[in-house]
Amino acid sequence: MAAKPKLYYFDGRGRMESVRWLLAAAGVEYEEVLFETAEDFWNLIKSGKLMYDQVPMVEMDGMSIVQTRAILKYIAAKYNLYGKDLKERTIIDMYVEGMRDLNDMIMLFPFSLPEEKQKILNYILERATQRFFPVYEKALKDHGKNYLVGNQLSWADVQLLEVILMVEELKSGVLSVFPKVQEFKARVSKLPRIQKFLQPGSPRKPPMDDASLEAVKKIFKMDKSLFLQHVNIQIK
Ligand SMILES: N[C@@H](CCC(=O)N[C@@H](CS)C(=O)NCC(=O)O)C(=O)O
Repeated sequence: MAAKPKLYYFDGRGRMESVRWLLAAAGVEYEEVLFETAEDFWNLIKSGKLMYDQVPMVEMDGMSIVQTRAILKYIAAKYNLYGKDLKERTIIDMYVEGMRDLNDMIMLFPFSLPEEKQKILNYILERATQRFFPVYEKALKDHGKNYLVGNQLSWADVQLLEVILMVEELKSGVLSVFPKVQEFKARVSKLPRIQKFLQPGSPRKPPMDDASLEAVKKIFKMDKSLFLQHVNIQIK
């Protein structure tokens, strides 16, 4: 029997959370090596397994895979969550890249400075409700199918549910003007593997609290507002 994939990351969502979601949707069991200190991270770097001295890293099928998108693409392709042909893959990529833009903003939000927080929150919610969710609402409405692409579960659906739940954590009720996305959320949440992942006690990680924020800052030696360093946007 093939070894279970092994995920290397800190004990939080960050960039690894979408990998956890996708493996859960694929029904793949995995192990996690969750490091807690800068020293743990440094020991991992010294092992030579991190191509760019960065995580996430997933050991799988004899590879030490880094770069979040590379990891996700491999899992999506391997477990038939990446469309049936090149055109479907491209459409899945277009959906997923938009969702990742939104996901990245939300991921970095806890690192913003207190004086930036409200503006950034408004910006994220505006982007979610005026740029991204209307796209998925229209797609679901236009083709009338249960899933975004090819009428079968794909990486795009899994990523969409993840990001919907993240936006709802920032502001409940954001889906009220997106009935098709609401139905989608209810439908996909009920798929047995996803339902299991959404249960308490699953490997799904909670939103970042103050303690984990401080731990992450220490592990990766961060001090300034990461949001504005990483996201190249002009906040009005
Ligand atoms: N493009 C990379 C970015 C990876 C990244 O920035 N990882 C952070 C943790 S989430 C890290 O390892 N930071 C340490 C460093 O860059 O030295 C990916 O998507 O995997």
